[in-house]
Amino acid sequence: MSTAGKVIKCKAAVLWETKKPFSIEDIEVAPPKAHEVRIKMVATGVCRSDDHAISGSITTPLPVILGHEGAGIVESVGEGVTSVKPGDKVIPLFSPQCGKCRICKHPESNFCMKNDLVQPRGTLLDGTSRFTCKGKSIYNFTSTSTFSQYTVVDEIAVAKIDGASPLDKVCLIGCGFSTGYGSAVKVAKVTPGSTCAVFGLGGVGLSVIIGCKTAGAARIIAVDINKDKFAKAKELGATECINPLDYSKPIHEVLQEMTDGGVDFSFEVIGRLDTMMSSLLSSHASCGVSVVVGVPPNSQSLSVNPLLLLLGRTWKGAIFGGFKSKDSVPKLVADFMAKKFPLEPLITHVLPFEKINEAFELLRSGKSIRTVLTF
Ligand code: CND
Ligand code: ZN
Ligand code: ZN
Repeated sequence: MSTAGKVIKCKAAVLWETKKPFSIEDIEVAPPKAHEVRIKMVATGVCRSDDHAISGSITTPLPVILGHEGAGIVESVGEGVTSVKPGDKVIPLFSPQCGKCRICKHPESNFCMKNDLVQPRGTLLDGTSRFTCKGKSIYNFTSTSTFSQYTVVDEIAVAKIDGASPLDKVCLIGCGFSTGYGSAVKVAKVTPGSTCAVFGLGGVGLSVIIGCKTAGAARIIAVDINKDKFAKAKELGATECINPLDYSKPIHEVLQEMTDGGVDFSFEVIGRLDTMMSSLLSSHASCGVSVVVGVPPNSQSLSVNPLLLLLGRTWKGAIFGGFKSKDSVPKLVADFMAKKFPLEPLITHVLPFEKINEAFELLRSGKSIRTVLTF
C-alpha cells in the first residue's frame, strides 16, 4: 500500500537536550509539501559535527533530529519536484545547491545562500518542520536530519545517485569523504610533488589524505594525538605520522624543521582553535596554503598577527570540500563506483540504527573512524 500523501509513523533518534543521549522515539513524518522530497533512510554515517551539536559546541534549535551523512530511497515527492522520483537512490545535502543564488552562480564558490548552517532555523525552506513527536514539533538539522527512518528535505538539498550504488558505503559521500577529499583536491588544490600536513585523522582527515595522495603529493605528514589512528593513515597514503604529545616543542616547529620551513599545504581537520593556529604556522610563510576544515566551537575566535599572511601565505576554509553539492555528489558516487577512491577503509563499524548512542561513544573514545548505522 502506498504511503504517498499520508503521515508516516516511524522511529527516529531525538535529541531533547544538549549533552544527553538520543532517545529512540516514535515520530510522525508529514508528507512532503511542494518542492520537497520524503526519503526512506537506508544508512547514515556518524560525523563529529553531529557530536558538536550534542555537546552544544555548535548551536541548533532543540528538540532536533540530527544526522547529515545519509543515503536512502525516495518514498514520495511534493508538487513541482522534477530532479528525483519515488524509488530513486539519493543522498541528502547538508550544504544545498539552489542553482539560483549569487553563490550557486559563482564559478568557484559552493556555499549556497539557502543553507541552514550559519544561523540555523532548524526547518525546511518554508520555515516549518515535517516531524512531530508526542504532539511537539521537532526541528530539522542542516537541511537533512538523517537519524530517522524517514526524513523530508527540500529538493535543493537532495541529489539523485547511481541506482546500483551501495547506500551503506556511499552515505559517506554525504559528508565526511567529500568534505575531506574536496578540501585537498578542490579547495587547497594540492599539487604533484608537494608536501602536506593533515591535523586530525578522523573520517574527514583521512579523506583529506586520500585527496592529497590522489593529487600526487610527495609527502603527507599525518598529525594526531591518538597514535591508534596512524596505521589507517599510512594505509591511505600518509608518508609520516607524528604525535604532538611526543615532542616538547610546538608541533608547528617540528613540522617547519621537517620540511625546510613549512609545508606547501596544511589542513586542520579537528575543530580546535589551537590546532587551527598550529596548522596555519606549519604552512610555509610565503608559499603555504592552510585550509580550515574542522568546525570551531561557537563564538570563539583567534587573534592573528597580519604578518602571518603578509609574506604570501594563504589561509582559507570551506564547507563540504568546496563542492557544489547537487552537481558533484552524483559524480563522486560515479567515481566511487569506478573505483577511483575507496570508502571501505573509513568504515570501521556498522551498527543497527537503534545503537546510535553506542556509535557516538565509539567516536568520542577514538575507537571508530566512521560508524555506519543501518535502518
Ligand atoms: P573525528 O573526531 O573522527 O576526528 C578528529 C581527530 O582529531 C581524532 O582522530 C582525534 O584524535 C584528533 N584530535 C583531537 N584533538 C587533537 C589535537 N589537539 N591534536 C591533534 N589531533 C587531535 O572527527 P571527523 O573526522 O568526523 O571531523 C573532523 C572535523 O571536521 C570536526 O570538527 C567536524 O565537525 C568537521 C567537519 C567539517 C565539515 C565541513 O564541511 N567543513 C563537515 N563535517 C565535519
Ligand atoms: Zn560532517
Ligand atoms: Zn544557491
